[in-house]
Amino acid sequence: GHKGGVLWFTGLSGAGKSTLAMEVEKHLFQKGHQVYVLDGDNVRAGLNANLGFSPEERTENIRRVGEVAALFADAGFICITAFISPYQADRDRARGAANRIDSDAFHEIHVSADLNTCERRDPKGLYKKARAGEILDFTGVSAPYEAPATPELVVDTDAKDLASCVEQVVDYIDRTFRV
Ligand code: GGZ
Repeated sequence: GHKGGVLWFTGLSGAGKSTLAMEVEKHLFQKGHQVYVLDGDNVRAGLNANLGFSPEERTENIRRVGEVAALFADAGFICITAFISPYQADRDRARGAANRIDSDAFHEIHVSADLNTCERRDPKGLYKKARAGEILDFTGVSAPYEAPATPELVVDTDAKDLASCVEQVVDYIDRTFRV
């Protein structure tokens, strides 16, 4: 059957992580993969409902997500995670959790867009609130984002439309998850 793994999307709010994750999920499902998306909507509502956005809480958020994603990979799923995950050390720890299951299970994918672009998109009006001081510790405005040093893939949602970005990820998966 198919091999499990973790597609770890990282990027700014508004970079397109969740949109891309949902589209890639559809394609993988159609190809017969078992696939599941973890994102803020389904994780911060429940498992991580006790966590906010301080550096320590983000680290704990990502630690738990990394462990859950590893369990999905162990069960034979492709688990797509769509979290800002701003710290390289936290993403490295998530890689370690997945690689405990399988030494090449983890794929760090930078969903990349300029801060200016994300701020212009501002789908939920959060950047505006962050600039107004109504949201503290907002990534890119008043909290850091560490871009991946050596990601397996960079998807530039600034330069390309959604369909091209989906195609890029699906092509990568086809090459990587061939068994
Ligand atoms: C960043 C925040 C914040 C702060 C609320 N900083 O665009 P969104 O709304 O849907 O995605 C963002 C989401 C980020 O949660 P993550 O779990 O991905 O973050 S992390 O990986 O850093 O733990 C945004 C919303 O939550 N949001 N407050 N202060 N994003």
